[in-house]
Order: sequence, then structure tokens, then C-alpha cells
Amino acid sequence: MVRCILGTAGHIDHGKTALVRALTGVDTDRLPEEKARGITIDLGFAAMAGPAGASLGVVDVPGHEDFVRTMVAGATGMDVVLLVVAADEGVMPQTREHLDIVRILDVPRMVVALTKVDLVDEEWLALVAEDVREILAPTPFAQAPVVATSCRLGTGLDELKARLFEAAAQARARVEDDLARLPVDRSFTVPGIGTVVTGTLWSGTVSTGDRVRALPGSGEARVRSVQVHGHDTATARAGERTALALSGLGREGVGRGHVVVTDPGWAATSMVTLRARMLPSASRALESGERVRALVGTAEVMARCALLESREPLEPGSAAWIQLRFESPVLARAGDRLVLRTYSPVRTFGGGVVAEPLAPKRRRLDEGEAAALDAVLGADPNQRVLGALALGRWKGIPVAALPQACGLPPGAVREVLGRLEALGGVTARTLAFAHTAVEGAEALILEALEREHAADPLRPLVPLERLREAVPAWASSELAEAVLGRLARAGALELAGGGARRPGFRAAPTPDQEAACGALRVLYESAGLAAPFLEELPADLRARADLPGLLRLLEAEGSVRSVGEGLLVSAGALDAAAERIAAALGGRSGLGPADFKEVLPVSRRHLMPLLAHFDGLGITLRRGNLREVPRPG
Ligand SMILES: Nc1nc2c(ncn2[C@@H]2O[C@H](COP(=O)(O)OP(=O)(O)OP(=O)(O)O)[C@@H](O)[C@H]2O)c(=O)[nH]1
Ligand SMILES: [Mg+2]
Repeated sequence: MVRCILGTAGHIDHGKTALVRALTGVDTDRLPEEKARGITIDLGFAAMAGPAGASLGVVDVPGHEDFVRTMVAGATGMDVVLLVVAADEGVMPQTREHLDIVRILDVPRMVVALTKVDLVDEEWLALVAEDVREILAPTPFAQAPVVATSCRLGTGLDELKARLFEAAAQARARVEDDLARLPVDRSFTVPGIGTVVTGTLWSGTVSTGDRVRALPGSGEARVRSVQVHGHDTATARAGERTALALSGLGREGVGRGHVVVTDPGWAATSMVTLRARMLPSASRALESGERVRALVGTAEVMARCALLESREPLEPGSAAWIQLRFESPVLARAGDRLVLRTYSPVRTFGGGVVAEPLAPKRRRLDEGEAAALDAVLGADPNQRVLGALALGRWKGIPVAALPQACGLPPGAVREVLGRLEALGGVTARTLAFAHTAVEGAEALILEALEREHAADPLRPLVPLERLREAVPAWASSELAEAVLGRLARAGALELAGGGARRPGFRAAPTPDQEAACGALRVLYESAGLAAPFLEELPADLRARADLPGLLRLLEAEGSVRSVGEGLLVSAGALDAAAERIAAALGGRSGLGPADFKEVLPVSRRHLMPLLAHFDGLGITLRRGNLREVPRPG
């Protein structure tokens, strides 16, 4: 049995609550005002027992046109909708509006009940049934079962129940192995227990002891106890009517419109990009900049619309990418459906599906962005992740935000990230980037590498800093880092000693530089340990701008080594000196400069850096002011 939620829909007074009572035994109109007026005002909840111990959560919604907002809060978690049409009145305005809403929300299955058949004759009933078929014909519910019922006579109730459980069995399974999210539809205080919130658990699981947050806002709490359909349980699962007792959060911190979540990755948002669809029945076009009501989960927030595709108003029946800029933050995830209503008079005119829940402000979409938005709403997990990353451009998307940004469970996101490099993207320390950003940054870095090599052909390695700088400052710094690693793994550059080079790059001196190198080699070779300090080099060499490059070249080829303090010494002389020290002084300790001067007859200015150099190599060991020399071998 799939865990799922059955909800009612339909015009005021058509018998929704009566039908729920007949099916479940529960009178969901519990408020005194509901009793007095004989109408439903707030959502009602019940459980319906079915065959083989199965049980469905039932949400009863109001039909009054003033309470459509409440109806949407109830409809937002439905898996099966029971569309109620009174046989005596037939299709009425909220029959159509509720039908529009369940289509906007993409409620997957429908069963129709024609109620109050005791009030009409066969012929009239057939006419009403035909009207119902007609409004369903252009919808995904064209084949929905239609059952004639009467609560007064008990007609059709068993058949209706059977059809409802059939529909429930076919409803798509909700994903338990996903981020937990409970849009709150009620909150109240129970003496001795504290704040209790209820809702339909959309995805994931919530258990006693879990730490949760109520978004938007900063409310945090611990789950003290969990109930499903009024029974205590350790864990509530996706698709169950859930009540959570929360400790650490007052009732003012959580209510209808809040969403209780467990994962730290969730973030509230003030801006979403969505594929908006105007109802064909909308009374007028949607203007750019228009203030509208957005019904998101169980929340209603005011928002400004920004049309992203054209300056022309969005006509009834058409669809386009738009942005909603909310006046207060909401929680949204890629793939979420929301309902749009005009500000005044309040009318449902359309809805949309969120493609970019944590959106930056956009004005116009380029082709790449439109394609990325499409990809996020597609079926292929790779494309969904890549689409979300492409929208993050060179700034990247935090890996922790991806399940929200692309609407996939964390496990599925991890799988895609595991093959991200093969898909052209890259994962950095905390962010991930799409192939577009990677390719762009790679091109800039490789260009910079060539430029740097060309500008200083004698430098064997380009400092990484110069390559990082090639990626613009407005990109995330993680991008350059990740791309350098990726290029190295792909063999497009070599990393060594804090620098990078084109694979196989060797310093390429000109004939004139070759000649200068030759002169330097002879100079250092003949000077031995008493090598010239830089300022002691012959004037013609010192005058050369490329002298540092030439010296690096000698170092890179191994003819000289830097011993510090600006002193370069012939490698051969250094090796010979090391041998002499070991042979002459091996095993002795308490050695002072004078002892070394006997073996290394150089000036004191040379001796100090040389000894420090040998200290570094372990040929000499420094003990306070004196040294010892380990015995050779
Ligand atoms: N004759 C007859 N009356 C019915 C039947 N079902 C419901 N009613 C009556 O219709 C009226 C409205 O029923 P409700 O169940 O409250 O209607 P509702 O659709 O829940 O109304 P709202 O929640 O306010 O939209 C009540 O007076 C019921 O007694 C039926 O099968 N036959
Ligand atoms: Mg009712």
C-alpha cells in the first residue's frame, strides 16, 4: 500500500464534508463557526480505513470562494483528489477553480463523486455527468472514474471507496529516501506537551529526537513525539498525515505557511524562477511588474512578477519563464508547483513550476539559461544537476544546496557528482560547477599559461597565483583551484613546486641568452665555493633584465644551487665540500666556524649561508652555536 493523501475539492455545499463523514465516520467540520454556518472554513482531517488494514489520510477542504487559499494549502499535499459535484447544481465556479488548482499542483489522480443523487432524476443526473465529462476532457483526468452517490441514502459509497483505494494504489510513491519536508497546515499548543504542528509529510522521514527547523525564520526545535493519523509512532514517513510535538519552539515561531525541515541544506528564498502557465480562463494578461499572490505549499505571499522572455504581457493560455520576487521569504524546491492569484479581485489566473528556487535577480534569459532551466525540470538526473550548476555559472552552487536546487534526493545528487568530472563539471571544496564554467575558466587559465611562458621563456614554472588571477574576481575562488586540479589530472598542464607549466615545457633561451648562461656557468664553476654574490657579478651580466631568469635556468638544469642569502654555488663544488666535511670532520662535535674554515677555505660571509645550507641537508647538525658532523655511512 502506497502511503498517500486523499483530498476533497469542489464547489461550496456540494457535499464534500458529508462524504468524508460517510467514508471515515469523522465530522471534520469541528469549528463552532463551521457548525453555525453549515460550511467548511478550515481544513479538516480524517483517516479512511480500507481493505487489508490499509488507511488513507484524508484532507477535507472548504468550497467557499473566500477560502480558496485554504483549499490550496490542503490540496498542495494531495496524491488523489476526490472532486465532488452535487447532482442538483452540477458544475459551478469553484468546481472549475478547484479543478484548475489541482491541475496546477499536478495532483496525479482523480475520482469524481456526483453527490446528492437522491435529489435528481436519472435524466438530470445524466446531463450533469456529461457536463463533468466535458470539463475533464481536456485534462489528464479525462478517464477519471465518476461515481454517483448519496449520503442520505448511502448510495454508491462502497463503490466510491473502492475507486479511491484503487487510485491510491496507483499513486506515485513518495520518496522516503529524501530530504524531509513538512509544510505546516496547523499549529496549536497542547498543555503539558507544547507546540504541535501538523501537515502532510511531502518527502523523507521525521523521527522522535530529530532536530528540526521551521522555515522561513530561525526557529529550531527537537521533535519530542510523532503521531501519524492520530497514533503515536517513532517515525513519520513521506505521504503520511503527521503531527509533531516540538520542544524549544513557541507557537509564534511556527504556523501554517511554515515548513518544518530536518536537513541543514534547506534555505528560504526571496526569489524563484519558474515556468508560469496562464489558465485559458484567466480574465486578462499578466503584466510585468504586477503584484500577485503566490500560494506556495501552505503559505500565501505577495510577490512581484518579472517576465523574463518578452516585455509583452503574458496572455491567457500561454506559458513563459518568469521570476517571482517575494515580499517575504518562502521555502521552495525545484519541481515545486505553486498557484498564482491576482491581487484584487482575488482570482486564480495560473500557476507554475519552480526551476530555480534560490534565484539571483534575472531580467532577460539567454539561450543557455533557458536551456538550463528546462534541464532542471527534465527527467534525467545528470541533466537536472548540470542544469542547476549551469544556472550557478562561475559562482557555482553549494553542494549542500543541490538537492533543493535540482529537486533530487541527496543520494541521487551524490551519484551525479560522482561522475561530474566525466560530464565536464567539477566539484571543488564546497561548490560544484557546470561544464560551461569549467570550460571558460580552463580556457582562461591555459591562455594565461601560454602568455606567461611567452613573456618569460626562461622561467620553468609559472606561479599558480598568476594563473588563478586569470579567472575573473567575480567568479568563485574555488573555480580556479578546482580547474587547475582538473587540468593537471587531464594532462593539460603540469603542477610542480608551487607552479605550473605546459606539459613538456622547457625553458628556451635565445642564442644570446645561451651565451650569457655559458659565461655564468664558467664563472660559478671556476669560483667554486667562493662564488660571487649577485652584486659581485660582472657589470654586463648584472645589467641584463633577464638575469633572474638565466640564474633560474642554471638552477633548473642543476649546474648551480641556491644556498640562501642570494648566494648561488656550483653544484659540483657543493657536493665536493659535503664530502670533504664528512671525511675531515665526521664524528666530531662542538665544531665552530674556525674548524669548518680549515675544510672550507672561504670568507665568513660565504661560510654562514653554506653551513646553514648543509644544516638543511643534515650534513652538519647545529647544536646551539656549535655544530657536529655525523660519521659518514
Ligand atoms: N439530499 C442530500 N443532501 C446532502 C447530501 N450530502 C450532503 N448533503 C447536504 O448538503 C449540505 C452541504 O453539505 P456539506 O458536506 O457541508 O458540503 P461541503 O461541500 O462540505 O460544503 P463546504 O465545505 O462549505 O464547501 C448539507 O446540508 C448536507 O446535509 C446528499 O447526499 N443528499
Ligand atoms: Mg465542507
